[in-house]
Amino acid sequence: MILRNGLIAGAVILLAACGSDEQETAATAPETATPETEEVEVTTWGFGLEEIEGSVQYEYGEKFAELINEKSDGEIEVKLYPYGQLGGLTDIYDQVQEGAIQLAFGSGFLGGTVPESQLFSLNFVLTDDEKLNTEILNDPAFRKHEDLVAAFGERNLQPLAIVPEGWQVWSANKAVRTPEDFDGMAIRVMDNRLLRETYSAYGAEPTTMEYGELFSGMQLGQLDGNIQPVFAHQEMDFYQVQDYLIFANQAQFIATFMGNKEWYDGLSDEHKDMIEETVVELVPHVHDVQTRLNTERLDIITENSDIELVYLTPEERDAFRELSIPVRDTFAEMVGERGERLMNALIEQVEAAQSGDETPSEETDAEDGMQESDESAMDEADAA
Ligand code: 6CS
Repeated sequence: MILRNGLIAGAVILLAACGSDEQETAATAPETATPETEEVEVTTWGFGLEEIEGSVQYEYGEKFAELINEKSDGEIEVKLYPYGQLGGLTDIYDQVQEGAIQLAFGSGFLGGTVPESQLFSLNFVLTDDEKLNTEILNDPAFRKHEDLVAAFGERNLQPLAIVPEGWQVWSANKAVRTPEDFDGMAIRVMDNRLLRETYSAYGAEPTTMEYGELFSGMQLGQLDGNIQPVFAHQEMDFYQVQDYLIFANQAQFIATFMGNKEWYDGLSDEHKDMIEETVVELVPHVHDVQTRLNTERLDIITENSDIELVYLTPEERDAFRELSIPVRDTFAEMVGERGERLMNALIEQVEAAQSGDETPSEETDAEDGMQESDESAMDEADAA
């Protein structure tokens, strides 16, 4: 693991080799030739990741690159920049906004750039079924909602897909089962006000820190707790400096896959369609990827440490749920009418799916690994 000592390895690198817009994206020299000597001009799309190799975002990026390359007959190459190569998290967002890279992921830290994106940090809004959530968020009714597109568009960004990466799991040096257990705990949250409000409501002391600094923050005792999907607790070695992993299923980690808007607007219809087709194909794929990575990494964690796993019961979860509800009003106050409409649209979609109006993943639940493990986790909690 390369970043645990907190330094953002290799600051901002030169991105001049990336294509910038459709008219002259052949930034690299022709690289291949057909036997008839017809040259194919290769265009490069730079894609900034908030995570390192081996992560959910990296696997998504790899598959996206492969599919785009195939669909464009080799004309487009997607170059991935894993976390650390472009600087810190906000450097990634700055670079996609400025067009130095064409594509990027943005999650919790993006709240400073697109305040409405803090919607994805709200607790207890989605269903308990991760696959269904991935489908709801990527249903065109939400993914292409005019308020979502406008919120990103105002910041020169184009939302392309919403990517849930697994449950946000708390880590700490004590078992947390009630809000009282959070009392005075310095828990790291990504830099957005909504998360600070949420964890203050739970009784904790939210503290913001860059992703690459968390390992040393916990090792040095500046932080008592952390919130990550399981795969990240493992791949960033965070679990090695914490005693408990606590599963409250209060929220999933959700990233938005986005493009630079000016660049996106300048793409041909053919390339826009190619992106659309690809992100739709990747909806079930990323669910499989995240459930596989999170399941495998939990096994690695338990094999390599004495960390204790705590699964909250439905009653224990309810205490946190209750405290999270007023934070929805804070979200509405913070982001205004457009954000509130968007939140309500999401809540309506969730309610419709739960009431059975639209339950696209019902028939696939049986083959859904994480769903099964979610259920067994909750059975375990009920039995406790
Ligand atoms: O906690 C964070 O800051 C980071 N965690 C993950 C799993 N992905 C990117 C994000 O920035």
